[in-house]
Amino acid sequence: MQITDARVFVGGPGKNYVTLKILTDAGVYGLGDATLNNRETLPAAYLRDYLIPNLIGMDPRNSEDIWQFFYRGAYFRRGPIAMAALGAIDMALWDIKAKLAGLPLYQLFGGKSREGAMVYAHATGADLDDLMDSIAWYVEQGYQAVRVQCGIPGMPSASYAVPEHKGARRHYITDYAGIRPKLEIWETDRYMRFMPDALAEIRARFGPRLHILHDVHHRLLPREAAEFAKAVEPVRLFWMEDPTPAEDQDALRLVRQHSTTPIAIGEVFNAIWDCNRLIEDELIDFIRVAATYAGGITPVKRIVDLAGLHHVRTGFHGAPSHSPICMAAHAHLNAWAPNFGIQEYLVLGTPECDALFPSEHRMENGMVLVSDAPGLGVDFDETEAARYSYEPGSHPVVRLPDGTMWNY
Ligand code: CS2
Ligand code: MG
Repeated sequence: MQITDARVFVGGPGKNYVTLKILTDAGVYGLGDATLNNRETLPAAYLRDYLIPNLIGMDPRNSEDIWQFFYRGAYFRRGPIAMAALGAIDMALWDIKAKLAGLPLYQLFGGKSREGAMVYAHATGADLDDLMDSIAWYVEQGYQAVRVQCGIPGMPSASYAVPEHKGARRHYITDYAGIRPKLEIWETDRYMRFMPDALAEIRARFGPRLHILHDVHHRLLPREAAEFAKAVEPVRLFWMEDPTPAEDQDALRLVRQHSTTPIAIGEVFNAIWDCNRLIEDELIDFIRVAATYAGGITPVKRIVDLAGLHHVRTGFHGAPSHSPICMAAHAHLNAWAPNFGIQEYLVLGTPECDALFPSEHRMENGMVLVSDAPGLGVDFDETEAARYSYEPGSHPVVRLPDGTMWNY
């Protein structure tokens, strides 16, 4: 059996998805997601210029050897661009393998460990009242877990993932005005004085049962993160995410020594080598890798197994950064993983997105119910895809009030 061709598509409804389709001489095809948010053309070029020409003629069933060929075979390894491209190949090969077996992918991992996988939604507000309305809406929809992000009083501009105006629920993650980023001003002092009390008010309003998550988005210094984690302990967060930038992993040791607030990290990790020490030293509670950025299902399964040895649960990244193909890969991993924790999930289900990626994965009462169709259980409509093309976009950049560059 041979791979005969592979094609890359960039574009989508309101979002640039990078979709890989691998074709075989057995008539079965596989799909993968190589979307690297706001850098979409780069994994697409890596696939088209280097990986696909090598892939043609390979036996798609040897997904492990193909993964090793592209990982070990590249002298300059890792990094988000290369790993997103390799991640898409790996997902597509698992899709082919499960279709050949006539089984939903989770069966190849060891079957189902649960009926539904709990997800968390994103509640956001320009101020605390606005955020309370947003949380209440998700609770009414049946969500059991909600990530909460709030505008900070006196902060000169909207902070991470909050709207500039009350009632505007849009996420300010990507601005499609072009490749020049929008500027946000960040003030740690205002955040530290406001956010712990706001989280306490949210807990008081919604009671003990709601799982409350919060994303610090790499904005704090290690000592500040420790202070914050300690201050929010009474709120009993489900997790505090990315308290500090991921490069300095010892920072998490400091945070850990000062508090029992659960720590989640990993959405920017590309390999097991980015998190093996954090897992083995039990410095985190949730690992947030994504099948796309971390190089596919093959390496993510290894990370999940390592995490399981150290009481670390999964909480895969699921921002709109990923297409329904990556989210399908996560749905199968979540159905199987013995150490499943939670799945980030944003309602992508616009009619346009559903038409481009038809699937039977379902969402009910804040849980994803995995599809039983053979393979990943998601398709890609090329006629629909022809309606879209690449739109340049950018994440905002962040500066302190005096102009110093800060972490987005
Ligand atoms: C975020 C992401 O979902 C999350 O937890 O941190 O939305 C992140 O900002 C984007 O994926 C960046 O592209
Ligand atoms: Mg995050």
